[in-house]
Amino acid sequence: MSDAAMTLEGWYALHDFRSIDWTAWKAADDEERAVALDELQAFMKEWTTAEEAGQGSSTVYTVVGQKADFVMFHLRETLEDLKHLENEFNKTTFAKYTTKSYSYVSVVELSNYLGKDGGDPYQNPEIMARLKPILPKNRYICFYPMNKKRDLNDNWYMLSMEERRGMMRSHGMIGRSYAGKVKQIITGSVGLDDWEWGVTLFSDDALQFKKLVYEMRFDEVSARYGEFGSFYVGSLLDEGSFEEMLKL
Ligand code: 76R
Repeated sequence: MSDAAMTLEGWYALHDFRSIDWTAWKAADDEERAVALDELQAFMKEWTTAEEAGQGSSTVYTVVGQKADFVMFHLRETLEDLKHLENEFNKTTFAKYTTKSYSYVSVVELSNYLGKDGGDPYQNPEIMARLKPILPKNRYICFYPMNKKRDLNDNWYMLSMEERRGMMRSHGMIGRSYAGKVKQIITGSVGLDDWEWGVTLFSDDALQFKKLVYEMRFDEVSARYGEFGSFYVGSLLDEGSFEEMLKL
């Protein structure tokens, strides 16, 4: 049996994708819409409270195309905290005007392929900042789930640690060449959701997602072993732009 990579885990993650029921939204009266917007704002304000208390981080982005209209991305200490957020949203008046499109449950993960040894990683502030990250405010987000292949000839999980480490090094080098342009959060979801990882990328230039993902496709670990789910891309919403989007 090959050695499993050691992983470090941080905050649990929920990507909660919703679509707007425009017919219902347009049919609502002004008062009902005002209540819905107020409750939405109050719900989003609680995210700031959690972030300031160091208990998590949340953000919301539009989703372009028909897969969804927006995605709320939450990081919290526990699965219960994530379920609570999901329920709190469902209880808002605004939720009546939305439908559920997709969701993804995972946990922020760092692997030991390239890590340095020494000390308790959970006491290392640099590592903790990556395991419990405050979500960036970049203009664009890109999310997709992925697997590493387990075919007869190409089985990632039967490679030796050395082979995997070599490929992850090459992967990390490409990634690092996008430093300052793309931020990534890798969340592990083996045993939690339908794919093995969630990849969440942030950038101020959406074209960088295409360039980075394309470049990685030629790198062995993606070319040979990567399997990908649906891609979701969109732009940052705040209270103001969310309201603007909903204005009739
Ligand atoms: O530098 C380091 O310490 C981390 C190196 C690194 C690891 C271990 C790294 C760097 N990644 C790692 C692990 Mn990644 N990553 C992806 C995708 O589209 C594709 O082809 C793949 C989707 C992208 C775009 C991306 C970007 N990475 C992983 C893992 C877990 C593997 C495992 O455990 O088997 C996955 C699934 C994965 C997928 N990667 C980087 C990036 C970028 C931009 C970097 C540089 C980040 C940085 O330096 O901060």
